[in-house]
Amino acid sequence: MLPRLYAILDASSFPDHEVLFATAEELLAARVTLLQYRDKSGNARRMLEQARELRRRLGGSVKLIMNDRSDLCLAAGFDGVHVGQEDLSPVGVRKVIGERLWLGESTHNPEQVKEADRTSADYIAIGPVFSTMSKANPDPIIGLEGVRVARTLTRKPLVAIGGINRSNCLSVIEAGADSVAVISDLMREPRKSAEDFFRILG
Ligand code: TZP
Ligand code: MG
Repeated sequence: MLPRLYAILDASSFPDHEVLFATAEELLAARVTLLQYRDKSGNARRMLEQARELRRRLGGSVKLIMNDRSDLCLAAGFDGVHVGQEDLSPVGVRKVIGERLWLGESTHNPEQVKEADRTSADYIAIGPVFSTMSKANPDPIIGLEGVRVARTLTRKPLVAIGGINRSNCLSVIEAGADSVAVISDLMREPRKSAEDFFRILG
């Protein structure tokens, strides 16, 4: 079972790493239990340092998921990996992380959802549901209808992503998502925002 809120910390959104860590700690205080660390800069050394510090500061009560990089997931003592369509395949990821850790896969259309359903992924992400500023070159917006369609194609836990905020999150869950993944609407006031999400989504 996934929690209703899947928080994503995108390293590029923070002026410095202390703000990133402080944000993570606020999310923890709001009882966030699933958190992805994402850094598209390609600086693997910095990623590992930040990831290990996140693990150290947040302790074991939060599941930490590494975006893209199976090697850094293992090196940082994270709980799982999230991959997209151009990263290692689920079979490839499993060769690195084994069967026990979590694996999530991003999809953007019905064909990809069907394909991901046949893999060993523990959950499937779909999106962007709405327009987003947090991803470079996003795929076409799928809307709530895209969430409804995805729901008919898999029984795996479904995470919706892209432009989801406190105002529209309930409609996304009602369309069939199990969880909402959020970057920007957690940034300004992380603790209050996460508490709002939990209050709205129950
Ligand atoms: N994948 C699809 S949309 C997106 C990612 C990583 C960004 C989501 O960020 P936000 O700010 O919650 O729209
Ligand atoms: Mg990726």
